[in-house]
Amino acid sequence: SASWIKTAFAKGAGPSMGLWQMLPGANVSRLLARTPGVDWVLVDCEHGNIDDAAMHDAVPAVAAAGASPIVRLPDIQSWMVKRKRVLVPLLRTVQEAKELVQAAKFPPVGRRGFGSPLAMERFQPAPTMTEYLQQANDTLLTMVQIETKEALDVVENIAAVDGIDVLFIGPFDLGNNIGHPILSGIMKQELLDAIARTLAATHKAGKKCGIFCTSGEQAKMFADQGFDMLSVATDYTALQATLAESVSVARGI
Ligand code: 3PY
Repeated sequence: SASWIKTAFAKGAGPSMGLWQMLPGANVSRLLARTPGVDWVLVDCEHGNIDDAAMHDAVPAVAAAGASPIVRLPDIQSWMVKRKRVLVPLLRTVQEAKELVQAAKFPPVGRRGFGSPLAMERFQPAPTMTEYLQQANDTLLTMVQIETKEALDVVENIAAVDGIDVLFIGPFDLGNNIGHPILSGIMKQELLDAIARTLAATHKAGKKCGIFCTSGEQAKMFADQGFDMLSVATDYTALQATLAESVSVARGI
């Protein structure tokens, strides 16, 4: 599978598909990452039951299973950004997007501090410090969520910020924040228009656009519309759906 998303994007591979991890545990990570056709697993430290230690178990488990780990941070805080491939929720302003790039990238591009030697030692032959910083800056994926009214209003400018690679739509929060919540799974036209505006602005800036989906059908529909990155399901919802289905079959209801 095209596990390293940025390389896959550069090669013009088709849309990148992933799963969302909300439950802690390296085995959950492996299960999700080994699902055939999965390119990435997002480890959700915003709404998932995943603390810092659980995140440190999940990320290497995803990588070892051959998928790309992405961490959704709990908040836009530069001290939380010291991870590879981050998705930042609830972005509001162009300034926040610029600050995120500064926090995510090593010098000379940004001001991220060098921490654990473990990441660097992963590469063989070992790179020099300068090579490592450059490689990390080149391969790091920096993603922001478009899910506030403030961000939607300036989405063209956010898309244009250097170093932001992906604009990822959170349709539930976006719907809530523009006054058109998703009810019973139905997206109102105003929300669909906001989604279309974000997709167009992102592509005009030469960036990639992603969206959170709640089913395979929906992910396919958005992929067919030209989205580059789709989350297909979460561990939570998949487990819930399967359990409910099995119990209802057993009960004959
Ligand atoms: C949203 O749809 O608001 C999300 O961020 C998905 O978790």
